[in-house]
Amino acid sequence: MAEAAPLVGVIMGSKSDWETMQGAAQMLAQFGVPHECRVVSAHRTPDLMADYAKSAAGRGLEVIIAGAGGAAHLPGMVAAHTVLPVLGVPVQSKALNGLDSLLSIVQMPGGIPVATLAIGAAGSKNAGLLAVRILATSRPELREKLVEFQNRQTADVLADSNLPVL
Ligand code: RP5
Repeated sequence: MAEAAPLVGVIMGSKSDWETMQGAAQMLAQFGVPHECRVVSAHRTPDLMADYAKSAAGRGLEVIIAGAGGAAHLPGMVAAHTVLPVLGVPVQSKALNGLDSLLSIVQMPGGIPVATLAIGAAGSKNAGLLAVRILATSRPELREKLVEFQNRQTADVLADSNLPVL
């Protein structure tokens, strides 16, 4: 059986970002959302980046998740070349702990939006979940799965919330 065409593109500036960005891919896989994962660098492969962003909507992608660290220009530059929603994940950098990545992604000029997530693993996981929420606006079956996910998460926390008595 042919694989379903990807609805979400998970891209990152370097292979070294995968450890962080796999969290987004795992959430998409958990919800059964067809997706693709690619290394696409704004600085090292600028032509590939522009081609990827310009062709994304035509290839059927509906959301792009872009993770990068340091001078994290990938999400903003991709957003400049597409009208698809772009979710930016600041990867935790070694030099400045991801504050550089966060500020590079979040301070977009008016007119070119990037939805910026938290630094690191939580941001990556939430980018995956946010992509599912965006797709769920027109897919009732995904909305049902999101309700189940959230209810299960609440039940798990409540079932495991006993603290030691001191
Ligand atoms: C950025 O530079 C990447 O997104 C990565 O977070 C960072 C470091 O890349 P490598 O030197 O590890 O390839 O473009």
